[in-house]
Amino acid sequence: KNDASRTVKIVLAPFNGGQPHGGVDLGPDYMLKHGLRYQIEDKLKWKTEVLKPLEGLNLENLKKEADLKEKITKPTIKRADLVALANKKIYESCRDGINKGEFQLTIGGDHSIAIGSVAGLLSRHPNAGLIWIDAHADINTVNTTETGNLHGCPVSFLANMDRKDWPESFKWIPENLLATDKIAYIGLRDVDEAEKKILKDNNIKAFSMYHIDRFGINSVVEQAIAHISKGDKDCPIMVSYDVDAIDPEASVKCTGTKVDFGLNNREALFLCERICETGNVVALDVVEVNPTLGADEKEILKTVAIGCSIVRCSLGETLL
Ligand code: EXY
Ligand code: MN
Ligand code: MN
Ligand code: MN
Repeated sequence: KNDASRTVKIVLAPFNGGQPHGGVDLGPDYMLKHGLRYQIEDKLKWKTEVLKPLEGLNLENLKKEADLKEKITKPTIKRADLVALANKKIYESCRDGINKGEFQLTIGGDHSIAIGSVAGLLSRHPNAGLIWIDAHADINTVNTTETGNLHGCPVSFLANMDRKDWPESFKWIPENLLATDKIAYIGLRDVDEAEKKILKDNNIKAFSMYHIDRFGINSVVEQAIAHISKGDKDCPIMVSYDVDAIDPEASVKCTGTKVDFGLNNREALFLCERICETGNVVALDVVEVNPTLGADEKEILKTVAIGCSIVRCSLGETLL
């Protein structure tokens, strides 16, 4: 909102343990080097402060230890304790380090970091709705995941699914955190069969690329906002934005799980502009930027640049 004292708390979440590739932990560095902080302060006139919840952890060492152990134990979910630990840190940082009026911007990292960021946001705004922009639904449970990669599961943890089968290390996640009718997806096009069943059984609002083609992005975002807000015109909104929602040919080649035929660049940014226009956005994640997956500098720059544009449009840059 148009408050002179507006502050963005930038939460750095350089974590890659929720999926197999290295490099996605470099997302925050690249976005900051691209001038993100300067863009927010100088162009948009928000104050910024940086939080580093993972600073004390030797993540690469912990990952090596976990992988070594799991070579023998072969668990169904990979690096569970590490993902749980990193997210607990992110959660606590978002919960304790950010005031209610401040904007929470979390930069990943793989999408598993949304367990911490969304849980943290909901600790301040328990009635917030969540718009999950992604090619994937990320709602596999500890029992349905086929890959064991926890970046494919964060929504199931947030919505308390199959809690009885969670490793002990995840039990810090509050129960009754996120109701399934406070979630709306946009951009889906690669959803596992088990996930489709979860979406259906729980009647979760999900707009795939089909719906975007059928109704247009404007109608889709309107429906998504209306669904999560439930008639409350002041309902706080959190956006969790996985850059793989965006078409690889359009701009996003540097991400670990690319899927063809995604959002075009304008659709990708229009979403942010329209959601921002409600005046109710309180938090944003930008995740799955992996600079090491670029074939050349140009590809890296394009992905990093649209990541930064997502942030700026969510903070109001392109609204007149
Ligand atoms: N559904 C697949 C899985 O569970 O492994 C793919 C998940 C990709 C998740 C990326 C972050 O959005
Ligand atoms: Mn995702
Ligand atoms: Mn994805
Ligand atoms: Mn299209």
